Amino acid sequence: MDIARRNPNNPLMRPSDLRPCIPGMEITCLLNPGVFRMNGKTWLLLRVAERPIQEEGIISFPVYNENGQIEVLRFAKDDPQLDATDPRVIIYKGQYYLTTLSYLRPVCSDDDVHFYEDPSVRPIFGEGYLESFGIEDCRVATMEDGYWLSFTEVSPVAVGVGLIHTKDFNYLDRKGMIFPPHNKDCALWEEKVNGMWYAFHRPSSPELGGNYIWVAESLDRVHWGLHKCIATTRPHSWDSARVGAGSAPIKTEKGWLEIYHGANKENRYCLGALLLDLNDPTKVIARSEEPIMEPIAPYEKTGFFGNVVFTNGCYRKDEDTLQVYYGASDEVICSAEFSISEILKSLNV
Ligand code: MAN
Repeated sequence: MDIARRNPNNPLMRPSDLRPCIPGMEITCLLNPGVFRMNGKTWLLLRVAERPIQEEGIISFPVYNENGQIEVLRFAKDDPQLDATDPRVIIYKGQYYLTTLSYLRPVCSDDDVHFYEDPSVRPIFGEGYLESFGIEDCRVATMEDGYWLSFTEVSPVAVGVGLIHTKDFNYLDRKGMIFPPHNKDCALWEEKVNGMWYAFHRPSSPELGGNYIWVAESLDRVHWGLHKCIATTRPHSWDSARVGAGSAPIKTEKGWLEIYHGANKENRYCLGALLLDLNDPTKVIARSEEPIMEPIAPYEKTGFFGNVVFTNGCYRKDEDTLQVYYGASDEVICSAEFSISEILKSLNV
């Protein structure tokens, strides 16, 4: 059952609300923001996806070249070597590219609804070869020693997980790739459990295995091991094709509560919940049978890539309220509130 309380002002942000950062580009999509609190405000780290204004008969998109400069690649739409059936990716002569280049852009709000840019906090762009097709879907874990950003790094050789540590979003300590390909949807716990750091991640295995949620442990948040698979896809279900974690889990008296996304073969993305043991985060206590949120609002059903609700950011507004931000149809930014006790009730715990 859909128990999300959508904000009446949804969508809160659209591509036309911001100016492109890359000269000569347009903003095609705003997606899947990371969320954190800083200086009394709510901040979103938006994934902004840009590309050149498209010309008739041509597909063009930006990439970083080996000197770190933006270069535009162009292909004729009728080239028989080109496969552009998915609006998100291009396959040309067997090589994958993305149709847009993503970076992370901070916006802040005093009322959780109206967001604006603060020029003192700059966007974060991909850097180096492993981020040459951009960076995406950042989770922000807020800890005693600062903010830990885990995000997808995309390049011709990999989709993997990158990590940045920062205290102020001014100096960024780039730690490099912490989960090698193919991996995404990584979210760190915000505190240690029994002396260890924990993280969700989502490797993809083409043969045995699939797109499943895993949990790993670490002593320093950079080197991860002791991997365990905690949630697989479920045949004939809303989450039959892929599952992936959202943001840092929320500590409740019943366990660690995690909102995750699940999609079926038709790429319909919904949200569900997982409850994990407080003392052993690799132990699943409960999991949603049915989604707690589905793409049902018009802006969730149509857009750049329709039928998608996807979250990787929330914060606990009060004891029972989760303020969740999410990307709808891979195009606009929305928010919804959830009652934590209602989610727990839906899990029968
Ligand atoms: C998938 C989608 C896209 C994303 C790529 C690379 O195709 O999630 O939005 O750009 O993977 O991560």
